[in-house]
Amino acid sequence: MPTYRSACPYDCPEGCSLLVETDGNRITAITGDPANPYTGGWVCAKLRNLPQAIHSPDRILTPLRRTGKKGEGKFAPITWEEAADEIAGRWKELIAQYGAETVLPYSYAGTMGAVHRNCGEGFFHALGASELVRTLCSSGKSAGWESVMGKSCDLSPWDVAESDLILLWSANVPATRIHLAPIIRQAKAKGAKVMLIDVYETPSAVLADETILVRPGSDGALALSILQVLVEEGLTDEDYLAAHTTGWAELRATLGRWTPEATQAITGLEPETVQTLARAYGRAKSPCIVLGSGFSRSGNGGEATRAIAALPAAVGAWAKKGGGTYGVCSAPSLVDKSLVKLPGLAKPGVQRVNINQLGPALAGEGVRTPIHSLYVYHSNPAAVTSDQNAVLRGLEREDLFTIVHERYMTDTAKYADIILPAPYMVETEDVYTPYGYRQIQYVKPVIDPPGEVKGNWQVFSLLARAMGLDDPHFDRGVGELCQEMVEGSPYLTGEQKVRVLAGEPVVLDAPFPLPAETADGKIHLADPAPITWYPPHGGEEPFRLVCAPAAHTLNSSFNECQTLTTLRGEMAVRMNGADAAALGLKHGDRAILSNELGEMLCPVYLDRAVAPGTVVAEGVYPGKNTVNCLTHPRLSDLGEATTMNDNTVRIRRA
Ligand SMILES: Nc1nc2c(c(=O)[nH]1)N[C@H]1C(S)=C(S)[C@@H](COP(=O)(O)OP(=O)(O)OC[C@H]3O[C@@H](n4cnc5c(=O)[nH]c(N)nc54)[C@H](O)[C@@H]3O)O[C@H]1N2
Ligand SMILES: Nc1nc2c(c(=O)[nH]1)N[C@H]1C(S)=C(S)[C@@H](COP(=O)(O)OP(=O)(O)OC[C@H]3O[C@@H](n4cnc5c(=O)[nH]c(N)nc54)[C@H](O)[C@@H]3O)O[C@H]1N2
Ligand SMILES: [Mo]
Repeated sequence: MPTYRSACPYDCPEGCSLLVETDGNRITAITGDPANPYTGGWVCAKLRNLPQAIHSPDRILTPLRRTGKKGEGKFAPITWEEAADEIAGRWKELIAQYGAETVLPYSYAGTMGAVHRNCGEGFFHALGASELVRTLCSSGKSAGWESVMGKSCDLSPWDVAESDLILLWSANVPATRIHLAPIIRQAKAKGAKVMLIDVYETPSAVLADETILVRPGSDGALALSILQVLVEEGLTDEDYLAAHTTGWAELRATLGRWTPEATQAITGLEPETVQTLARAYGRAKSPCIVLGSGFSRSGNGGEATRAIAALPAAVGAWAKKGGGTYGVCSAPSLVDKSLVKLPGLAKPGVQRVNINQLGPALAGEGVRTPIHSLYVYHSNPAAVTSDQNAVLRGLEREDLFTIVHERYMTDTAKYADIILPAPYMVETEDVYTPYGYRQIQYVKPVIDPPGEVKGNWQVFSLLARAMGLDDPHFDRGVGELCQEMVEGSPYLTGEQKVRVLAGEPVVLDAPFPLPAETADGKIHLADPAPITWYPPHGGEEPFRLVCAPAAHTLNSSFNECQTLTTLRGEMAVRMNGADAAALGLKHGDRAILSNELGEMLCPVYLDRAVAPGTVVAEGVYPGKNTVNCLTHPRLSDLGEATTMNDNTVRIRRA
């Protein structure tokens, strides 16, 4: 059967290159494309099972108009013309009455394609709609990194093979970075030591020689404590610090208060554990921190990232092959997305709504222009966004005109007035540049979209015409936009551009040593102030709740794929055995987790070690009263990011 090249569109650092087999109508198999030297011939179970979702009888194939109550999920088919007329008609009325800010776009990362992910921003700028601040994932980490490292990138994943000490810090490799596992094993075969630093024993523990369980939100204190020991024991690289950093003297002067004894109450770690870790880090030839994002989704996540970013500088790790960090900023933006984001069309001073604060915004909090229309595309806020109950109350509003562009009946789509049918990547054309390494791939459709399905760009072109926007940009074809992005890339040679446009995955190495891309070429350890630690938001309740990725689903994506949801299992939380015993809970007992925002009922699992006082909820499940009914819409210290891992709950037997 014919096989075509494609690429994984999901929000994952791996950005796998794919081989897709088709009988002309249906996708019969998806595997890895060996032409990508990093991701090679194997892919995760999610992608292997994707054909089940692509050809599911539950797919939305035509535009739909709501016939039942909001949330009931009853709809009747309409044509695209009717849908576009109705949307444009309602928007024109609402805009005349309230101004264009009354329309709020809501999108995040259903597709990572450069065109389809970003093109809505250009459309909504042209419309003058409220601007969505898209900080649902790791912008606290990015902002903390940037304050120390500027625009600097970190290692490519294959560089990690050269390291002799790998810290898997808040990174669940078998779930979120599967192709790094063989690289870590390769490093171990050469003698590298691997340590896991997390709040529970994730599947990453199989790769680790040692697992260190910290209290959620304490990572910054741990990093400062490691620095304190490095200084105390003369393990810093003062020559590197003098040549490549600013602010070291100011930072060093503050370290006395971060001794392992002093931070024990914050991290929950024995002083010896921190000393041993710091000595191993200071004595390693080329220590590498594989840094995930979970720790940064906290009220102090930006500052914690600053503290962790100081570690490789303190020991001069960047000067050694395999030393430094992987997973923070692993690739520069290889293509210029402003071609479709059209930042020049943004209205100065337009109302901004933070993506994490959808619930409050729909209730009229923090907005000067009330939101009367919500346009959701490639996102599922009823499931993924904090304060789920507030989001659902907003979506229930009769005076909110909601449009959802989706592939199946998600929890959000059930609340739509109009649903528009959306594609899977095998039905679209786009350029993919994953964030986990420097790779670019241009992908053409493998099969025709079923029914009346249209991609994001096609829908925005249609709506631009319906709204009377006369910018010729909206008449352009996707292929033309992809080609212009590839040809404009400053990172590719002419020969590489030809290969990309022919559909080949092109993978680039990171330079060695990596340049510090700050204004003065230095790493900033005290700008604007020396790195420090302060407590996370926390809360009144006794247990700290942490949301973690599930291996068989990706946020709420793949909830439509039954094989995968069966492999994932039921919604549950994990907790520490002693904590469970104190509450009279055994493995599998049902418990109620609650706080001032909501209540969630699920079994408690005691199958993995968890830091004391912590409960972990893996995955994003469908339905009401799932984990985000317990997460606040508060923002992080830096980067206005989600703090979904910084909430407290009480737990009682159900
Ligand atoms: N299978 C699968 N793959 C995925 C995803 C998925 O949901 N499932 N999600 C995708 C997305 S959207 C992203 S952003 C990426 C990365 O997805 P992320 O969710 O950032 O996952 P990780 O980087 O593995 O980091 C999460 C880890 O942080 C830990 N953690 C939480 N709080 C703390 C803390 O305070 N301290 C410490 N030390 N650890 C903490 C969690 O227990 C978890 O093991 O992966 C992508 N790939
Ligand atoms: N409790 C909890 N909450 C979380 C997380 C967690 O681990 N736990 N993870 C957080 C993180 S890291 C992130 S990044 C966010 C992710 O939040 P979202 O970006 O909203 O991610 P998904 O849940 O994957 O939902 C994406 C939706 O887009 C649809 N889609 C896919 N492709 C297309 C397309 O081409 N066009 C259109 N119109 N639709 C498309 C899919 O069918 C799917 O329903 O969630 C965050 N929320
Ligand atoms: Mo994410």
